[in-house]
Amino acid sequence: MKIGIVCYPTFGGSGVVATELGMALAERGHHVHFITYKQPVRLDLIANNIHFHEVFVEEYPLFHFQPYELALSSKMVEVVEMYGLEILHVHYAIPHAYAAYMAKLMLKEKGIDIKVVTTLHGTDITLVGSHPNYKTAVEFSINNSDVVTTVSESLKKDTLRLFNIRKDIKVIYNFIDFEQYLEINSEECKRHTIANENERIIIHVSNLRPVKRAADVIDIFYKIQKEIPSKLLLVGEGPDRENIESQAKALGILDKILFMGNSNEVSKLLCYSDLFLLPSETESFGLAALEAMAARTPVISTNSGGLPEVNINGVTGFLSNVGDTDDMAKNGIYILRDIEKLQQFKQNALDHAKQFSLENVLPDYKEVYRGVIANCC
Ligand code: GMT
Repeated sequence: MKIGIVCYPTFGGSGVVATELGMALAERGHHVHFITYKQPVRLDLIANNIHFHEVFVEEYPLFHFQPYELALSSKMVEVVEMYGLEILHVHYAIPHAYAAYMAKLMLKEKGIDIKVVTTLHGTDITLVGSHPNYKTAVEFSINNSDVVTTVSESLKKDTLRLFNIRKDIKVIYNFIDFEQYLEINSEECKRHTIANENERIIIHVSNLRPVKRAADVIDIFYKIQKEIPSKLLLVGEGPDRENIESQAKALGILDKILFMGNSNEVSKLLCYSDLFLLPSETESFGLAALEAMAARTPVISTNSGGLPEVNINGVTGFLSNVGDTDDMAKNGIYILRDIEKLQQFKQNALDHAKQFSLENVLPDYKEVYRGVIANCC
């Protein structure tokens, strides 16, 4: 198949899923064309069957806002025509689904029937997309996609609750390419470079936006380290970084926290870790939690959104109400205190993560593509 993938190229989960999906398809002989404003962070351009088309937006003094959607839809038309693409798979509704619809109309005038698959990832529905400023256009774009998928049952419910949707929505979960985890799951990690022998290593990975409740991460860690000697690895950059640094300093625990910034080697950092904290306000799925579990790291998370579909309470970690940092710290201490219990949770986390392997999930996307090409969905 010849597939165009449109995504955000940054460190966010939607870009990661889109990139891993495209690379997996290309490895299996499909021709995959990424169309976005920058090379996606995890994209390996040297691989076979991968193409990258950069979308440029010209600066012009009249523009207060650069018209990215226009440049994107023009680029989609150009690439579809040039390379004979059959499908445009757009990740994140805003503005990708809208731009794809425009491309579809332009191509129709040229006698080309391009199919549009839209994957909704979360904040495009729950936080941004349902805002009155965008809602009409997002609803329109979803209803005019040929196929719509969400990354969890919870996000499907939210989409149907927040918008007037006239289409079927297919749930296709986030996935993990375990090939990338073989090494870290088989090797002894050199954790002594990070912590002393008697210390546990706790980790949080996110874009440090308000939805991630990074202040709760510090609060939970503060409570855990009073009982259990530990270090916190904080991976990612974002608007809350300065606030949480000040919070950690005020609590006297700054020296126990390593701010790692954005990293392309999250799986290696997870290898060091005993516990993953994800106290988000909401997560449609929580790819970061799944990546942790694939690296044998149990998860302390909230019970909101799709997190209960990924993190199984009392098995792979624990779920708590949003903001209940006492409960999250208590659960963390329970897992970390006893080495045998910790090993059991680690094994459970890995076992459950396997359900979301690339091999299990990729066929669902392929079925969607084949169905839409055959026009039978
Ligand atoms: O979590 C973020 O802020 C990034 C965001 C994105 O769109 O890149 O992640 C969303 O998509 C991921 C991949 O499908 C999901 O695993 C995340 O749970 C989801 N984030 C939220 O719903 C907050």
